[in-house]
Amino acid sequence: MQKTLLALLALLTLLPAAARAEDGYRLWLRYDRLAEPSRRVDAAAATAIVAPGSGPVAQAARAELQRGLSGLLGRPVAMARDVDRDGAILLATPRSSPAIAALHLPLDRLGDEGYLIRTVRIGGRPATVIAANSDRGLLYGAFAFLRLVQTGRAIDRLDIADAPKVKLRLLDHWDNLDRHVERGYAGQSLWDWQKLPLWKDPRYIDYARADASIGINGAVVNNVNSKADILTAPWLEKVAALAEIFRPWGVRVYLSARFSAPIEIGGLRTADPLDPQVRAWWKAKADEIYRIIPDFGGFLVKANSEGQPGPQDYKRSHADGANMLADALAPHGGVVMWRAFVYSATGADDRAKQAYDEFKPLDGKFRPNVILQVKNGPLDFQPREPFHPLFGAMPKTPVAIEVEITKEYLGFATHLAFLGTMWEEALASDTFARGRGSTLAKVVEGALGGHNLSAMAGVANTGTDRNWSGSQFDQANWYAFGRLAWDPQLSARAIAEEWTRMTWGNDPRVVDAIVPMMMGSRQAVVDYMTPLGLHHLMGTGHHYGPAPWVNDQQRPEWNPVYYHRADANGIGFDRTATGSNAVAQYAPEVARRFADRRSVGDDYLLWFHHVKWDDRLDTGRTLWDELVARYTRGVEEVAGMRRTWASLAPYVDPQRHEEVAAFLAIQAREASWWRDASIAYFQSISHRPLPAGFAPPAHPLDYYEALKFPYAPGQGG
Ligand code: BDP
Repeated sequence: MQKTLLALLALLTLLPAAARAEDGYRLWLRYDRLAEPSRRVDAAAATAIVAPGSGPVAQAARAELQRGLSGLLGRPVAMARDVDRDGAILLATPRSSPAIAALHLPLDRLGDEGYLIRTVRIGGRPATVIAANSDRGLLYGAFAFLRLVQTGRAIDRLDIADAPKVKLRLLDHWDNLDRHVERGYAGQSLWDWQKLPLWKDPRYIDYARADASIGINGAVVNNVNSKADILTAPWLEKVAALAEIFRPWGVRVYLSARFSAPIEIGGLRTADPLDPQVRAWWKAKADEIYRIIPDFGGFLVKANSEGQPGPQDYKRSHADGANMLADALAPHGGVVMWRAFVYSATGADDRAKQAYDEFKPLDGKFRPNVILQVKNGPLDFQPREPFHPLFGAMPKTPVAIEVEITKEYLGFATHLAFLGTMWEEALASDTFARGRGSTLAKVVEGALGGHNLSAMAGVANTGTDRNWSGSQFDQANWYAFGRLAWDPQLSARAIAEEWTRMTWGNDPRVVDAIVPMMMGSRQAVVDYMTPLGLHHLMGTGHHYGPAPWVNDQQRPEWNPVYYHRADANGIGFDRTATGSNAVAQYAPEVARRFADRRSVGDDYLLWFHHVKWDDRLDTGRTLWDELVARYTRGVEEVAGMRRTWASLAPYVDPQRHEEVAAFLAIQAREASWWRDASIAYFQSISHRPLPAGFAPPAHPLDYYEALKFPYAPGQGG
């Protein structure tokens, strides 16, 4: 019995990777042997790897290159000491390799994270060099080279130079210390705090590898709604263990700092940022952190927002608070990521205006190591928002963009929504801050303001699920975030194609079906949830499903009715001069476009305008009819995705195919629910008949209003 079991186990380990369970664990780093038609790398290329670097990062790069190439080529690729045969790959810096130094490659402009990949001759032999100024550059170069091979690109005549356009490319984990992930839909937190620092789950390495493969170089490991405990010595020891594991992969650790920590764990009576004792406490805390984590990245802070403590509790400004922390970190080279996601507890003014009103006057008042972290839109990670006006308004301050990778407002883990298109749309928006072409991407890169610091942050969608992100397709959002943070001007389509090839294979039947499906997927969600510029109509608190009728919450802006403002005449939030005048926060060119019904466009129509039910849109339909048509279109788009996916069954492994198919079935059901509930509700206000040919909602309005979801996942608090 025992013997048979052992024999069976031995057999299992011999099986090729493709025959093993495909559960998505390997992400896009699957490295399965390339199928013949796309095998551009023949025996003459990649004959050996020469990688003289000895530091931990260089070793990680070398190991990855060997692992990847051996898998992709289906043969072991050996290490060699020198380029002693045709087709070797030399992975080195000018310092670690005289051969690289002798090539005099143009590495100057690549900084300490860029790389160069070039086909050359060394000692008369054809070779490929992956060169960089630093080991981290080698790491990114190794992953880039593997990506080329994995996506079926020819590698026999390469000349590529690339460097990140954004300096800090961070995942923000909204992970609590009890492993609950706020707005997480992929299981528990990856960080097993209880067992750290002694037990180091091997998964931490795979996490850091995945980050490195897409250029992510930092992780804020705890929730922005933070507990001060993380800053105490026993917890810092756990954080240090993570930092040590991430280090060879170029990923630095950051922490969300609770502003009132000096009171809660420091025994002080105040957290006033101008109080000398408080300042001394933070300075000592920073010194303590850097003693055990020498490359600690810095603090992320959510202050005076949604009940979190902050400098305003002491009548001090956000700048006072940020600068105090910045001063504590500065001697060590750390940064403060200060979030601009604030809205006051009392103000009756348009919530979408509040961050601008509060921060604009502070431009120029922050220390050089403070970055203002601004969500892509002025409200809160909705399926579609116009860009946040602060991006064009803080020329003297480095402004980071924060996007939400986890799909809090876009159907949790089960709805297929590729967010690359959403972020591309945001990054391509023109702020007109310095005339035409002042895109968000340029603001974020720091190019417009001439800033040294630049950052892009994404709220992570990782968790303990085997597939990491809650669904196979949500991995694409982690991937797209990293790629866009590296280069905010990359195209979403190119990213979707890369990811598809790496994750599902190079078969054109697969690629040609999946990429268009991904490209249209986010618009489908917009259509069946919040078409034509509607926003924040999700279920209260948990944000699961439609609840546009909610009107009983304490604060006005917690109620969906606050956002859609539907009445007998029409629907939409007037943010023009006749309403809240939020348009005035944008540059005049942008403000004019948004303020004019003829130029605002369908996407932001009801974001900026209150429109009469019977007004005609450019589609020729009345607003009411168009609304019904859009909701319906969203549902039909999901049906289309299901058909596409079903047709791929012969070309996709059964396990992942089945999971995606089941999730699409959930999405289809929930898309219909969104459509029907929304139409039932808005019809109770518009009193208009459904246009001909459109099915009525499956249930009466009170059915939808009665649905309750107290156990929906990912809730805050
Ligand atoms: C909201 C989330 C909440 C977060 C908040 C934030 O619902 O859980 O704490 O954003 O960004 O969208 O601070």
